[in-house]
Formats: sequence, structure tokens, C-alpha cells
Amino acid sequence: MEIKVLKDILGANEQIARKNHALLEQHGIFAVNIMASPGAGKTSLVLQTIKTLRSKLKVGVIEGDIASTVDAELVGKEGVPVVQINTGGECHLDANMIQNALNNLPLKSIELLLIENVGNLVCPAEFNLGEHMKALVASVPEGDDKPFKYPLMFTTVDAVIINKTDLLPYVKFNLEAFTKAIKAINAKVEIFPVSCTTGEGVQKWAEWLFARMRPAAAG
Ligand SMILES: Nc1nc2c(ncn2[C@@H]2O[C@H](COP(=O)(O)OP(=O)(O)OP(=O)(O)O)[C@@H](O)[C@H]2O)c(=O)[nH]1
Ligand SMILES: [Mg+2]
Repeated sequence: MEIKVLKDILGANEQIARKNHALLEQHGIFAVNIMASPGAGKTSLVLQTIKTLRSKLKVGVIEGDIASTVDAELVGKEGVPVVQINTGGECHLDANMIQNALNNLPLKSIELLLIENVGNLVCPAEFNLGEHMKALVASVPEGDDKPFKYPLMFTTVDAVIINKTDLLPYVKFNLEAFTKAIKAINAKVEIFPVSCTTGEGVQKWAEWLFARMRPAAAG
């Protein structure tokens, strides 16, 4: 019985996700679902991506957290449209929450929509939001064993951003082995080592994202 309920929930989510996708397409918006464990650097990557791409694109943001408006306030300081979703305990964003957020954003003024999911390496991977791309921020201090422990997350995403590379000299983390482990379960994934603190590697990620959005313009 419980399995049937879960199936219904995911089915309903998928239907709303399709509607979200259609709405985004109608407005020419490319949406990226950014997932990670708490503190990996999702907001830092959102901020760096805004700074890097804002001269080329109109960016909007949806912030997902269990509680607070801390991240939305930070993003708001960049002068881009932002909506905060408080899930009130849910460990992930779902398509219904995104539908509500889209109703509260100036869609005509957005070309790239960055969606920061709730900090969690499990649940967010199971819920489509209607996005065009899924990205995972995996940070060096979390350890290089995560692809083995959270395989669904690593196989679901189009890109893995390895953040906090400035900490590599201080933390036991084998970048080569980590990359190999990810590629073994997701051959098509793109991997970007970055430091959101120093800015190293961010340009490469942003250029790739822009090329995914605008293949013709990126040349
Ligand atoms: N050393 C270092 N610290 C970083 C880097 N990126 C982010 N941080 C720090 O890591 C902490 C968490 O960063 P956030 O961007 O808030 O992480 P988050 O994933 O959005 O966190 P939640 O929204 O709470 O799940 C902050 O203290 C950041 O300053 C980095 O590249 N290097
Ligand atoms: Mg955050």
C-alpha cells in the first residue's frame, strides 16, 4: 500500500514538473536545479554564476530552504529577482513549490533561472522540478567517498561542481579518484573543480553552462 502512495506522489509531481517545463520554455527560460549537501557551496556558486554571467544574461533565482530567508537576502543584494521557498521541514523542493515560485517571479525578465535546492544528497534527486539541467555541488571537505554512498544523486546530474578546491592542501581528498568514481557511474557527466572563495574554475563552469543554454551564441 505504501508503495502505491509513493507512486501517486511521484506521478503527480511529474505532471506539474511538465507544466513548469512548458511555462519555462514559453518564456525562453533555461532552469538549473542545483543540489548538494548542506554547506557545500550552493549559494556561493549561485552568487559566482550571477557575477560571471550577468553581463550576458538576465538571471533569476529560486532559493529552497527548510526555514529562513538568509540565502535569498544574499542573492537579493545582487539585484536579481529572487523568491525564497521555505519547505517547513521537507528535505527537498518539489514541482508544486516551483510552480508557486514561478507565479511570483517576473518571468519576462529572466533567461537563466538558478534553483538552489534544499541541502540534502538523497531526496532532491528523486523529484523533477521541470528544470532543463541538474547540477551537483560536491565539496572537498565532505570526502571523496560520496559517489559510492549517494549513487542516485551522482547518476542523476548533468554536471558536478567540485567546490572548495582551495582546501585540497589541507583535507584528505583524492580529486583523481573522485572524478573516476563519478565517471564510472555517470559517463556523460561534466566535472568542474572550482573554488567559490578564490573564483578559480568558475569561468569554465559558467562558459559551459552558457554554451548549454545558447549553443549557437557560444560558437
Ligand atoms: N574554503 C572555502 N569555503 C567555501 C567555498 N565556497 C563556499 N564556502 C564556504 O562554505 C560555507 C557554506 O557555503 P554556502 O554557499 O552557504 O553553502 P550552501 O550549500 O548554500 O549551504 P546551505 O544553503 O546552508 O545548504 C560558507 O561559509 C562559505 O563561505 C570555497 O570554495 N572554499
Ligand atoms: Mg545556501
